[in-house]
Amino acid sequence: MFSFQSKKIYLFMFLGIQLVVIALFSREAYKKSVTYFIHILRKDNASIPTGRNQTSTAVVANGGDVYANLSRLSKAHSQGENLTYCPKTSPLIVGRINVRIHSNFTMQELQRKNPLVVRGGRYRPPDCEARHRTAIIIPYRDREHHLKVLLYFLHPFLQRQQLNYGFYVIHQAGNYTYNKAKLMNVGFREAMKDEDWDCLFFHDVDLIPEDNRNTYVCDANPKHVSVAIDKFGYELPYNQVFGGVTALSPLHYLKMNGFPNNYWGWGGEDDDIGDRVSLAGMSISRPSLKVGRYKMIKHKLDKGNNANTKRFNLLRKTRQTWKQDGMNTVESRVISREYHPLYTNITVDVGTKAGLPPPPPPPKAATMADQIQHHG
Ligand code: UD2
Ligand code: MN
Repeated sequence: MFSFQSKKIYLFMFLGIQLVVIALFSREAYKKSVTYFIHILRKDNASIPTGRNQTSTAVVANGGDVYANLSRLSKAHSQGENLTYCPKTSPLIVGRINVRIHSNFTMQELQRKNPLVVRGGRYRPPDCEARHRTAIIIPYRDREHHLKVLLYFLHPFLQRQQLNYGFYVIHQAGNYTYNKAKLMNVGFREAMKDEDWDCLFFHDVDLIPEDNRNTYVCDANPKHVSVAIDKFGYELPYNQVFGGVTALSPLHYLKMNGFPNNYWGWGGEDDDIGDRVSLAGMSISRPSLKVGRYKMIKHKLDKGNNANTKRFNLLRKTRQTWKQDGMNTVESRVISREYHPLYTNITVDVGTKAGLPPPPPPPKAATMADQIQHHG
């Protein structure tokens, strides 16, 4: 039998072992929670730019709301005429953005969310002089829902990057076969009439950027920007791809004689443009797969944009044709230029394969003889 004394010793030993086990477990849990928090902090830091003038607390965690803290911008004081340059890296840039495709808001509500965007979809930072002037050129026809979603995400996305920017929707008039590349030539010409843009972003209406570190500025070479799209498993589908979102300076654009005018219908024009880049002695630059991420809004092939069966033949000839067909030969007629609150809409007749139809006769003006008769 155990004595009372030895029972006490065993009891203490038992309690001691229990205490040690509890301490070990809680240390493990403690360690886990510490590493968890360090991990969170690290992730957040990754989305904080390392600019010198970094002052902001606007950084949101990965997958944040692109509008988070943006209303502070509208309260920023303008320093009048003598603004100093914005920092090299905007302190407002956040990392990943939570892109949930929806359009259950009115355009008025969207305007209220972007109070500093002025007529025609123009913006400049209120408190510093932008280092970059970027025009967004969107080829368009009958994709109202997509345009609404793009405006919702892209406006705050660009404001965070402290850009001087303008938003152009280039709308193909009529129902004739679609011609995306020709619309881009028109977009380039029309946008350059407004401002000395130093970069043009040619942007499919259905691509929504998912990472704010993907800065909408030009590189030394033409840039293919939409490198990682959800539709293609966030991988580059093939090496020479140059569709979706691309960024060119006016000099790049003119050096390659713009884009081809003779691709009617879906496909091929993007590869032609890619070829033009190298034929003009330039190369394609790209952001990383981590940053050049996009969601494509789901859609079917549009009416009036059937696959272009001639595209393979055309592509074989780019080397011979690029200097004769492009920006130097674009024929089109601008039907209207409307300055909406969040974008400039340019409706344009790009004609058909047969060329541009003759202009409608001008309204009959009264001749001098008519007037004399009238007064006489
Ligand atoms: C791919 C390319 C696109 C283009 C196209 C072939 C990517 C990511 N995208 O997109 O840049 O080269 O193939 O032509 O590689 N659009 C309208 N209304 C229409 C038809 C087209 O607004 O009726 C515009 C709109 O901006 C759209 C773009 O043209 O995003 C491209 O057309 P798409 O979305 O039908 O072609 P997709 O997704 O195959
Ligand atoms: Mn698309």
